[in-house]
Amino acid sequence: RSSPAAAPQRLPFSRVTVEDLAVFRKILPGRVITDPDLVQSSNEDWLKSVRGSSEVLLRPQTTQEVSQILSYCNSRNLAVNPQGGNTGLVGGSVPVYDEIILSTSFMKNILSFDNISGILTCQAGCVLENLVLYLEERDYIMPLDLGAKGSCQIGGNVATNAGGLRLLRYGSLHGTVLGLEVVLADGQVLDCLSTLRKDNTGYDLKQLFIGSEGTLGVITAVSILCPRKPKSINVVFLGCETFDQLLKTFQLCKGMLGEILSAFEFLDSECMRLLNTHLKLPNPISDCPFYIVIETSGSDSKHDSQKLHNFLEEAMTSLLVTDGTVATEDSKIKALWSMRERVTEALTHDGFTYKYDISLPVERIYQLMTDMRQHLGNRARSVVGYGHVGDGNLHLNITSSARDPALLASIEPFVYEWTARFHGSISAEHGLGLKKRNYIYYSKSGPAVALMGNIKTLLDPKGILNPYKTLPDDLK
Ligand code: FAD
Ligand code: S2G
Ligand code: ZN
Repeated sequence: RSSPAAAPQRLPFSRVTVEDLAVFRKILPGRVITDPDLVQSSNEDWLKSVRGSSEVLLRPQTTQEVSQILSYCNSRNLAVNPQGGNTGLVGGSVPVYDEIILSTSFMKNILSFDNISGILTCQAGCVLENLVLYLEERDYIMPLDLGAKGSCQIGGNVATNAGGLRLLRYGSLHGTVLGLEVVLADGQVLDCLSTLRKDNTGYDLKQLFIGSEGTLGVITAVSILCPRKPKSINVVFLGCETFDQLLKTFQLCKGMLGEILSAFEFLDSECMRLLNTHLKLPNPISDCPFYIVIETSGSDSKHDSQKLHNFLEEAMTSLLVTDGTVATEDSKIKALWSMRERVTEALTHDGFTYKYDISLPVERIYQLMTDMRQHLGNRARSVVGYGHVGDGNLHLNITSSARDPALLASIEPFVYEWTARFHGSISAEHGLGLKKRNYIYYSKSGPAVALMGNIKTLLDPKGILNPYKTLPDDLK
């Protein structure tokens, strides 16, 4: 078998002809982009780690236009790469070869909002941050928040089943997404755009598309259940000596903050070094081996600060934490959150980054870091650990001065075998895309992957939707 990370052979899809372009221009007047300079940025991923050679970028505005495009591409056996904000981290959002890029960026209308139920219905191309602002004015918030909110789109969030910083409190998109409208490979519009909280009539088809990474259909509209905007928000930044104390602090925090806890994130001292060095962000407290970001969101600031005070007093007196600071007003809350949210950005200044987004039993997540550091010795420039403790989700990132096949060979399959040994997931929230599709067997059984292949064949018989992604090459 070829090495799992190797680029796959181009499958026998048709190539775009001038006749095809004429058809696209009829469907999308003025929104068929073929200027190489303009298509270029859509060919390259956010990490600048993978680049396709698409010559055509299509920008539909309506579901009907998406349907006409897919029906035509399916009949012509033309491959299509759905693209939202292009902030994906596993190479799923850009073409491998000359797949047509179908961008949802012009599908950014809000379709409805019910301010009694908090149910928002919008087109897939709505940028997450714009939805946050729209809801903010109406005293609601989005049930997910991620560092990419300025560019990522809700369609891409659903397609990758994005987790983010609030999953601990508001759950995954599998729970908060109530309905989807999806265009299938042959152009058929699947209207599952329900706004009901409960509907047990037959199979819950929308769930298939949540996390399908553009391989089963193009999501064109989303209905999602949004929580009320909390009246009182506190953010605490704490320092711990050991990961064991960090875990004990997490337990204490769940017990004493309970229903007002909305996030529990960590970063290690290596992350802090990168933030200080590359982004000139000063440490808000004294230097510690581990840092915790805790957010509470409630409806009564007096009640919340009392609970928080009791928790902090207990955490300090029991010596679980060695230092800390609390923020209640907006600018300081944002400053503390940026210590966690901007680690990804800091990493981009540290060289070429190998990213691993791992789910593990929470008590194990830092053991992988120590084992990886021991395994690599001084072969890497930085080895940093951070992530969503409450979800058991570690972001292990390893940097080197440049792309380094020898370093990669010492990281993979070591990191995947380690994860599989503890029954973890080799991709907790970012998806498999191009980069991790062939490692799927470390987290899913053969029969499960074979059934995924059958579902793919049923919904996309010609395989035109996002080929070379998510499912392993050996399924062909
Ligand atoms: P793209 O990157 O455009 O596409 C992602 C995948 O979805 C591709 O396979 C694409 O084909 C498919 N796709 C996109 N739109 C559609 C559609 N309408 N229909 C069908 N398929 C579609 N991820 C997390 O889970 N949690 C985090 O905390 C997080 N933090 C991040 C922080 C930073 C700074 C960055 C750069 C990324 C982060 N990510 C995180 C990863 C990324 O932002 C998410 O995966 C996000 O959901 C991708 O959305 P997007 O609109 O950019 O999609
Ligand atoms: C986060 C971002 C991606 C990464 O910050 O929570 O999901 O691994 C990550 O840097
Ligand atoms: Zn994350």
